[in-house]
Amino acid sequence: MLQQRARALAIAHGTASSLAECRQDILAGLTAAQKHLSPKYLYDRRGSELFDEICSLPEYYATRTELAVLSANAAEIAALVGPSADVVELGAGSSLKARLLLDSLDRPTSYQPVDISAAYLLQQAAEVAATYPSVTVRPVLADFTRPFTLPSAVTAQRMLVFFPGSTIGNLSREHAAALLASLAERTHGAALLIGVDICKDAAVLHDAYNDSRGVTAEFNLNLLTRLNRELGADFDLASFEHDAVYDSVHNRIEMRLVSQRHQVVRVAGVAILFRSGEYIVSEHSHKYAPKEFADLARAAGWAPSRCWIDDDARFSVHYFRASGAGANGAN
Ligand code: AVJ
Repeated sequence: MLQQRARALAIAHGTASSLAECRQDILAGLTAAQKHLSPKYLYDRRGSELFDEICSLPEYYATRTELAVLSANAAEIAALVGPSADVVELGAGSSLKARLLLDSLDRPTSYQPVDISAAYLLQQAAEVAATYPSVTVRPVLADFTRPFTLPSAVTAQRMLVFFPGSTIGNLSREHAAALLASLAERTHGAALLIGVDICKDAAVLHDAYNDSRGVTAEFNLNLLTRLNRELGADFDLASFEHDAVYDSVHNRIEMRLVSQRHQVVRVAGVAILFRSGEYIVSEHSHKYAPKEFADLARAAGWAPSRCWIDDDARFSVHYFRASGAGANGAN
């Protein structure tokens, strides 16, 4: 995105946003009644690194729990997916989970990570390519929340869409359903392996997004640093604070950047007024009961096949087949 992204457009297979589109989108968010920014802007190079740091925090249970669920059920997953899979990973980020999957699958054909963080995407893809010489690695620079050309697969029947990390939780329930429906339509016959965070005790969620070392705060505030650098904004980092609150009506965490005083910030030449205590919503992270998610996916055209959860019911990994995939689909 932004400059880095504009430079990397040459390798994009998707409809990557131009710098002008990003500026428009950001200004629209900052001038709305409730100020908001898309969480995709959190992931510049530094943001991707900070997110990886979050993943190993004691309070952030999601990543290690998902890895444990994937690893405990790797043999069953491999049997469901079958041989020669083309693995398309959405919002790939770190290749750690993909490696676990590639290790367990039966001679996977290709690995096609889709991500918006260009430099990080290419670095991770290169590392996978070096470790798995028999797998064709094809990175795709694209924003999966916008229409993009799905990577090629030999046959849809062998395509596995891998969407780990509860990244789907960044979308509203409505937009999640729409994305799943569009994927089902475009990958007719494919399978979907998706990680989804489960609704749980508000205190556990609060701590996971307000960690004691302040890494999540740094991750959130890095968004303002990025706007300063890439859009010529003049956010005073010392007068904004991170906060994350659990909204039990929508079952979601809301991450905020809270203005500590009345101030005017200039962003791309536009003056933005902040009252003291006013905040920018920088991310929503929706949580789902496993049945609720399975129902949502079913309505979007995916047939629930299996759902694995950890013993403490913290994180779910669902396996779906496109409905109408035929008798060769798993149960
Ligand atoms: C990558 C979107 C799944 O929502 O838990 C972690 C991002 N934000 N801590 C999440 C995140 C703050 C993460 N996702």
